[in-house]
Parts: sequence; C-alpha cells; structure tokens
Amino acid sequence: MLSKLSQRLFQGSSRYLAGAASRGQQTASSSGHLSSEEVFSREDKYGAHNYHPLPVALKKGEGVFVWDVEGKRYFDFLSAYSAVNQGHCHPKIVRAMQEQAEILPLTSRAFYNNVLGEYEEYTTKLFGYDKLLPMNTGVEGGETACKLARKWAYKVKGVPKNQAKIIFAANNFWGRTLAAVSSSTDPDSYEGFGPFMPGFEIIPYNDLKALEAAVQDPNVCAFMVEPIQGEAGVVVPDNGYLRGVRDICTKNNVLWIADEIQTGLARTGKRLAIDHEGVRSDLLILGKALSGGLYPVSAVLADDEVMLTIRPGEHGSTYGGNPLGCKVAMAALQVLEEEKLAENAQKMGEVLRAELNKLDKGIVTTVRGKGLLNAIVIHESTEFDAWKVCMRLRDNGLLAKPTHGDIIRFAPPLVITQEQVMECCDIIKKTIMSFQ
Ligand code: PXG
Repeated sequence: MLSKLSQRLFQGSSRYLAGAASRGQQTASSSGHLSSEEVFSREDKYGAHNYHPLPVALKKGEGVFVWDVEGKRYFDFLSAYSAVNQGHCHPKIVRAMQEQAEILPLTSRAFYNNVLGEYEEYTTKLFGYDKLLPMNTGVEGGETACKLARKWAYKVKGVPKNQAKIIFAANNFWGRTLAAVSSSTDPDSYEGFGPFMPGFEIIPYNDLKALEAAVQDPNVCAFMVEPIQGEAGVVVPDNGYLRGVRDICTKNNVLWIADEIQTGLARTGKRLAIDHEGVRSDLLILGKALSGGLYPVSAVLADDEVMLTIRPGEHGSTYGGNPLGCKVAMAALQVLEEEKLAENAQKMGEVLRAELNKLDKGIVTTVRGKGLLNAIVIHESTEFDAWKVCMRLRDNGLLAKPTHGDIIRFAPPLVITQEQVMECCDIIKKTIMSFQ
C-alpha cells in the first residue's frame, strides 16, 4: 500500500505530466529532441524506481542555472545536494578534467601515478591533517572512516577483538550501503534490508549528556556525526555542541569522525562547518563538492596514528585516487579558495534568511540554516504542502526538493550574487503568496 506521502507525490507528478505533454509535443516535433514527458516515461520504463524526482527534465547547467529540455531556465536551489557548490560546469574544473582525461585518467593503485601525491599534499596541507585516503562516493568515505576507527580500536585503543562500537546520532544520513542503513533511524532507509551491521549505537543528536554517557563504554572507538544534519532537514545543533563533542571524545579516548560531505567545502559559510566553533575532528570525511559536481571524489583525512593502522591490501577502490579525480578535486578546492566562496556563502546566507523570515508565518513556520545550507518548514494544510510549493516554485523558475514531507531545502550554488538571491526571494515570495 502506498504511504500517504507517496500517494501525494504520485498525484503531484501525474498532474504535471498532463501539462508537460502539451508543452513537450511542440518542442519535440520542432527540434527532434525528447520532450520532458518522454524523458520521464523512458526513465520510468527502463530505470529502477528508487527515486521520485520532481518532474523536470534537465539538459544543461551553468553557474547557478539549469535548463530543461524545452529550454526553460531555472535557478538551482539544490545544487545536487551540495555537490555543485562551485556552480554548474565551472570552467576551471572542466578544463582540469578535459586536460587530464587526454593524458592519463586511471592507473588503479597497483602502480604509482604522478598526480595522487600532489593532490594528497595539497589537501592535507589545506585542512591540516597528516594523511588522506582517496575514495569515490560519499558513502565510501563513511565506510572508510568506520573501518579506520575499528582498526584503531584494536591496534591502538586495545578494544578486544570484534567488540568495537561506533556511536551515531539519530536521524543521521550518510548514504545507502548496508553499513550506512544499519546506522539509520529512518525506516525508508533500513526497512527490508536487514540483518544489520553489529557494533553501531544511536544516541540523540545535539545531546552532549547522551554522548558523555555512551562513551563510558570502553569498547566505544568513535562518534560519527554531521556538524549540521543535512538530510534530516538542515538541523543546526546548539552553539557549543561541536566543541562539547570535541572535549568529550578527547577526554574519553574516542575518535570524533566529522561527516562534512554535505556541510563542508564552504557550504555553511566556512571552509568546514566545524570551523564555526574552531574545532578539529580526528577523522574528516569529504565528498560531493570535492569535485564540484563533475565526478565522484571522496576522501578521509586523519593523522598518522589513525591512518597508518590500515596496511596494504586492507582497504581501497579501483577508481580511488585516480589522476583524473585528483586533478578535478584540486581544481574544485582551488575554486573555493580563489573565489572566496565561503565568505560569499556566509553573506548571501544572511541575505536569504532575512528575506525568508519575512514570509507568511502561517505557511512558512520555520527558517533555519547556516551560510547557504538552509531550509524552510511548511505548515501543511489541505491546500498546500512542501511538494505543492516545490511544484509551483518550479513553474516560477526555481528548483528545490522537499525532504521529510514538510521541509524544503534552499541550497543554491555558492557563486550566487546578491542580485540573484533577491530575484530568487521574489520568486519564493510570489509562490508562497499564491497559496494565501
Ligand atoms: N554524508 C552526508 C552528510 C550526505 O548528505 C552522504 C554522506 C553520502 O554521499 P553519496 O555520495 O554516497 O551519496 C550524503 C549524501 C541521494 C541523496 O541522492 C544523498 C544525499 C542527500 C540527499 C539525497 O540519495 N547526501
């Protein structure tokens, strides 16, 4: 049986299909390209149904904009879940990719390549860690961090064999592998995928007392946490939480793993979200914007005491550390620094939230976020909900996606200008007012 939410989502998209069909037919016949409706139905027919996209069929991106197959332009307020912090098709990153693609994209780690060390040196110096372990997707970064923490538990902390525990926060999201869903508290993520990974424990987010109690168990080796919970709906913890996590982990000989895959790389107005409290985690996981949206690149950074517990043959990946990904990642990091995107995210975030706070409180009950990682909470009624708001935002030229039914994330590329932020706020205002 369809849940109430999926029924609503389904109804939303069927209504759109009817409209897109008429728009699409004109373009399809005149240009010979697929219409939006044809794009939707082909994916529906041949692709697994593991996503429910907003009905818009994109074919091009540049900076803060994307265009659909009918040529309509939209502001991208999702940025591929913060992978496109540098803006779509950033010329410097595209050039780095093109150049290396023609020289040597992949060697595997069976041999050395002349780019990996350059990337490792650049990135470890930028973030202040001894070493980097390269992987591809974000969830592989999380898996790597968990494996490092367990090895460290046995080799350094002295935890008895197979007894190591890792603590996670409720409502965490770090991907879709069996380990990641084993630490999830969201039934959509874990239901039907058991049996689950042992040695994972959950405490409430933003609760230092719970962390203090959990780490009294001598078999606990690590606490993995997002500095702001992204998928949970941009949940910002209290000021001082990250400093408290640091202190408790240090005092109890527990590793702190910061999952900065969504919050890192200038998104929240600092290079890392943990920089807001001036603290440093023992393991740092980066992904998404580490390649500016061009290619899956993730990394774990740590000091020697942790990183050197893993020996040759004990971890890796065919594509991890490939020269193409390394060049792309270096260019992506340089763009963040050269274009001062953290500073821009900080300033534009303040402008955006100030405007969002002027919206009708009967519809938009909460505005929260840091830098350009923001969310609004929609008061649901029979006339409107977050999905309907996103559909109408789309019609008005702005793409955003609901999460958990009533939350809409607003996270544009960090290259957005103040003029563009104001134009987007006008679209959002107009859209919200149309429901009054
Ligand atoms: N950590 C955090 C904080 C994330 O938001 C991951 C890890 C995993 O990254 P990969 O590259 O393995 O997806 C994420 C991912 C999706 C989806 O498409 C993914 C994310 C957010 C929303 C949707 O399933 N974040």
